[in-house]
Amino acid sequence: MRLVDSTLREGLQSDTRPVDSARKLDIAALLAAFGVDCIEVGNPVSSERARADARRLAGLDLGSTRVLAHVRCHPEDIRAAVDTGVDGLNLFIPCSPLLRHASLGRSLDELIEIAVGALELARALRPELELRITPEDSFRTPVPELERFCGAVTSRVRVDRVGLADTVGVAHPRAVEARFARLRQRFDLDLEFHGHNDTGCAVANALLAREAGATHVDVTVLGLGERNGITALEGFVAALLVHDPDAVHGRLRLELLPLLTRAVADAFGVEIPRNSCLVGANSFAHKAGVHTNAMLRDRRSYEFVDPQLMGVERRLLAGHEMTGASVLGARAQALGLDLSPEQLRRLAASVRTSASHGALASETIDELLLASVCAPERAQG
Ligand code: HCA
Ligand code: CU
Repeated sequence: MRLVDSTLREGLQSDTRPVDSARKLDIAALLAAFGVDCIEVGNPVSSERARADARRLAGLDLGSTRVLAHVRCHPEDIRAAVDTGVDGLNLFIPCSPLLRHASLGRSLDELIEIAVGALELARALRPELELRITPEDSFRTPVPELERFCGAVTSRVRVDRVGLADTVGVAHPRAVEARFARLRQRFDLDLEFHGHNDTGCAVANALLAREAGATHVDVTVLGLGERNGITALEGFVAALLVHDPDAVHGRLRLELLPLLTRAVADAFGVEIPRNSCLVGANSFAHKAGVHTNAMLRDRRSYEFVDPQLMGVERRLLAGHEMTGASVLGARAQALGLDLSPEQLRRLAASVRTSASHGALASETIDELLLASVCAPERAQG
């Protein structure tokens, strides 16, 4: 399976600030080091900046990671993109009846002609280009039309793969599975999935697309993109860690994920959501007593993956309104402090009261534990 990261294309279509060229280059280098197979960049004709950036990105030495430009089936887009030196083109064309109506009211046959013409032009300009074509809004396109499009286009010009895009994020996971399985059966082609997250199904849909035969999956860091964005890289990687670990271990450098996510968040001027998979501040935090007690016995009780793979620390929260003696005891032990069960119980009660209006910092907890050892009466109030 190949990961196509579209942070520098789809991600830039989110409601965030423009990203300067230097940061785009840094992000591309991090994406390649992390291990994505392809980096999709924005259409060079969209602005002078986009054109210059595509050229710079195409000129980077990214090892085996390829740079692909996202372009319409317009000759000027194709010429400009090829001119930047990218490794390939991700072409798309509005295909569902709704989008056809909203664009120029073209028939499916007209679209097929336009797509074939665009692909032939790209092939003629640089025969070795990696070419993908996506009939946009694929899941609101009737299956027979989708198959007709794929069959007609791929029989007339050599394409490396066809993409299916859940453009509006409404595809049911079972529909994603069914359509990929069907195309897999009918065509001997690589297949790509691009799924929006408007109904919160983007990671699940990517997983099912892959299991049903998608060879390429589109993601963005933090799921950035139009509206609710697309399949989040970190969410998809988390799902793979559970359901297909061989796709991750030895292929992706998980320890770079926090750095990559931070670089993207800073460049785009967004926060990393606390509950983002793998990289959120709360991803490996444990609070309720039932959880922390079990975690102290066996870390697998409430974690599916060891945070050290990402180089991050697990946090057993102690300074809050639900705290208990055992989590405080574990912290005391880690600090080499010897407190009796009674001391810990009393300290827990006092922390629960003081934290009822807001959590206490972990440093404060350490100070209280230390004070309990030095001056048991005062510290435990
Ligand atoms: C867009 C639409 C797109 C294209 C997807 C693709 C979509 O923003 O231009 O080319 O794979 O979601 O349909 O992102
Ligand atoms: Cu999209």
